[in-house]
Amino acid sequence: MISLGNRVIMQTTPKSLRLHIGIFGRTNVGKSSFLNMLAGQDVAITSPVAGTTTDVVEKPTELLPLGPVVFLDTAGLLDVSLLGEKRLERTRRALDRSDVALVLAEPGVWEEAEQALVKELKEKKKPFIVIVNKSDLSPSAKEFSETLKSAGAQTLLCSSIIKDGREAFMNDLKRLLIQICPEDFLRPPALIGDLVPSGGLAVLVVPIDLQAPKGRLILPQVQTIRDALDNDAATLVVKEREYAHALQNLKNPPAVVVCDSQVIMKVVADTPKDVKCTTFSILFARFKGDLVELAQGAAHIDALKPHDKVLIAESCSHHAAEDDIGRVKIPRWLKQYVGGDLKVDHFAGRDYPANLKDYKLIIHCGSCMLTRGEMLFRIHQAREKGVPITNYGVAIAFVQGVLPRALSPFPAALSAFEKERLLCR
Ligand SMILES: Nc1nc2c(ncn2[C@@H]2O[C@H](COP(=O)(O)OP(=O)(O)O)[C@@H](O)[C@H]2O)c(=O)[nH]1
Ligand SMILES: [Mg+2]
Repeated sequence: MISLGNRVIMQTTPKSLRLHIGIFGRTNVGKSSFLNMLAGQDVAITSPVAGTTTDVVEKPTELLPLGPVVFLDTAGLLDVSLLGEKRLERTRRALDRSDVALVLAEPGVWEEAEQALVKELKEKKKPFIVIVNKSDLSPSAKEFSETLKSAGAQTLLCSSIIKDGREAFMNDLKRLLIQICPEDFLRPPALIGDLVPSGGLAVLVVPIDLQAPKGRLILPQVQTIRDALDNDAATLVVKEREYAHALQNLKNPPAVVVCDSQVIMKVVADTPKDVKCTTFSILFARFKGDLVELAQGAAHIDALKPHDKVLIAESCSHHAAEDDIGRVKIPRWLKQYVGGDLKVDHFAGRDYPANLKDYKLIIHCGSCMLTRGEMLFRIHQAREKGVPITNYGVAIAFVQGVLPRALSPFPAALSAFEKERLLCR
């Protein structure tokens, strides 16, 4: 990828941002049934007679959190006798058009056709997942899938016709797709570049306290400075104590002020009302996830009642410090806000706990250890279960009463928050 400013990358993005997912495998392995299962409707014709799918069937759909995708259902590969040259050629072209591939296999069957397909995918640098279909027919399907996995393939076990375990399968499939899909498809919005016109100025307020690492800035601060530079903007970096004075010395007001969550109250107090102002956490909430959803989620803090269950979700299990933000500070602030006790659970792991629906709110960590795709996936899982989700930075601004101000650079998130807040009251 070209590592110039975001605008340059946008212009040079070669093709539609609809992820093309090709479905390949020998005839009769269940490709069309699999696509029907995904699509939840009969779009591709299936039949026990090999070679029913003659042309490539395209099924555009929305596969959240990936967004718009198109599945390509193909005829088999390599079975010249059954398919004829023309169909093989069409399948091969579908392979070239695919951004990622799903290789369907039957339990125990990994022969020349499958090996050649995988070889071709590797040569063409197409990421792929092997789906062991028809697992309902074979007790040794899991073993077979494990063997393929130990040979280095990403594999999933599937039955296209049995409904049991489908939700778990879809979760696993989405998670793997997010992992393997080319990064273009999950490209984040700018960090700060779109908030400052080129030639403009952003002021960054950075406390240098005991928690600040010796002799350097932390990565989110450095990334923000870099993104401003990439977008031809300037930054002024200042501590909170010198901030008001530095602001007075500017000829023109800055396009945006960004501060550490810890000092947001002071920074808001020192900033003229018409100057946009936010926190590093909120910049990263947008960069790493879906700020609109997280802002909406914060409105649900208003609806919390004593004894409600709140889930604090962490993406890594770190050693908790004495005044740990997730373990100590946020629970304390929430309880103060609600004016009573809350049942706050902590959870670190890949999937949410099974009883997710019991929670009135999820407060997610800043997800520094997660990719954007993984965070979008978690937001999506919460949305599917109807549980509001927000994150540390957004929740902190909320309980301190400055969230509308901290969302001032992001009108869509601000209006979603305000609408939701009316509903929550
Ligand atoms: N038991 C079982 N049968 C399946 C499964 N998937 C597909 N089939 C059956 O396998 C046959 C071939 O399926 P089809 O989707 O047309 O295969 P394709 O040629 O790869 O597109 C049909 O009779 C399907 O009902 C599965 O997961 N389990
Ligand atoms: Mg078919």
